Amino acid sequence: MKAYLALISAAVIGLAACSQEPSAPAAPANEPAPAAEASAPEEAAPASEAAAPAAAAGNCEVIVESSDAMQFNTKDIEVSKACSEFTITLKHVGTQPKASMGHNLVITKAEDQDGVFKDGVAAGPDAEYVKAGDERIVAHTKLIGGGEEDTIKFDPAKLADGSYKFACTFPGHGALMNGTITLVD
Ligand SMILES: [Cu+2]
Repeated sequence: MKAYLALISAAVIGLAACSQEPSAPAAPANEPAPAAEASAPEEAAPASEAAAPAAAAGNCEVIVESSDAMQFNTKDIEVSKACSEFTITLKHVGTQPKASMGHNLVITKAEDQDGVFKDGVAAGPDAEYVKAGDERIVAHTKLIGGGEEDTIKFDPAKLADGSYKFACTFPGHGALMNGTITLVD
């Protein structure tokens, strides 16, 4: 009798284990995309445990602020290899117009940055200080003024073959407004 009960409970446990399985990997990794733009609240993370995929997906996006003080609010952007697409939103939280305090965010290999600055300045304000068709640029935002924002998306795989940096190419800004893009797991 005992053995019989043991068998039954083993079977029940087995069943329970089986029935749990399908629900676990159900959440698709690329689900949370729609919430991207709007008001993007900071990581309300109540369901943090066991929510690994959601957390990873949340990390596929970052907001960088720029200001009238000619600065980005970060020197390092971490990009997860797990993301199929990475989104960067540049915000200008100042009030000055883009003609005098415009900012963009331009991603290049570290060693290409100087050349991209030079060619960007040569291209001038109408080109938003980005040389047209510059293949050294992985991605770049528009040039924005106070109160504006712009969003770019790129495939993290593009960052796999070197060390990459981001910077503002507005004349004179790059020395202060630059940082590192780090590819992480
Ligand atoms: Cu700038």
